[in-house]
Amino acid sequence: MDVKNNIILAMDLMDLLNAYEVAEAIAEDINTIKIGYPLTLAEGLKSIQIFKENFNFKVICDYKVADIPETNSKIADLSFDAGADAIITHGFVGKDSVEACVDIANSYGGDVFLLTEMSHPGAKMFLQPVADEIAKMGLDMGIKNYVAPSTRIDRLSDIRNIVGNDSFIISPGVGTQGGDPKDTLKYADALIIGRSIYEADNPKTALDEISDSIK
Ligand code: OMP
Repeated sequence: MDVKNNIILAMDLMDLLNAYEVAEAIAEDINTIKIGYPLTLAEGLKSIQIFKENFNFKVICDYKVADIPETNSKIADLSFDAGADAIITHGFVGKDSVEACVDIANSYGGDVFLLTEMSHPGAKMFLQPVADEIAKMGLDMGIKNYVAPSTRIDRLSDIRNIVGNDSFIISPGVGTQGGDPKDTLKYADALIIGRSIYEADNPKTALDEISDSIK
């Protein structure tokens, strides 16, 4: 995926008008946004097309898909049908569930991002011990895109070592959750950043500052 300036905006505002205003402010500087449950449940899947049509953004749907294969297929199908360019799926549910998302993505020419270890402290409880296995499963399955945490650089580095340099890693947790943009980009291909940008008084200035810090 070609992510402009290596920054993906996590658009977790829950009001489409606010989200639109933020998008307008930074549309020249980025080309990829991620939307998840907050905006989708508040405003619907139509949000995807609004960002695509008005700003030509690529849209990653972060529904952290984590169900049985049949249900995963339905979620993936609804997302791609609504215009998603990629979806994020959990890996802990196992190969068959992930494969269901990959199959639907392939039928639309879309991408799947496999979530390995998450960025929040609670991820250490259950997810961290299996995250390397999830990454290995993804590699075995031929998956090219991964999500791994910026909040634990050692773990991000471990996951990079497993999936190799041919894989594409996007990394959340930069800014508000404590991750450092420059350190993260030593191992990740792009940063996922939400609140540090969309909650800033001036999202464009906030984005510019981050962009400058990683040049
Ligand atoms: P901020 O913490 O506001 O920058 O937002 C981070 C974004 O990344 C949110 O949309 C989270 O849902 C998402 N995220 C994580 O924070 N941690 C993860 O481990 C995985 C994700 C994700 O899959 O995008």
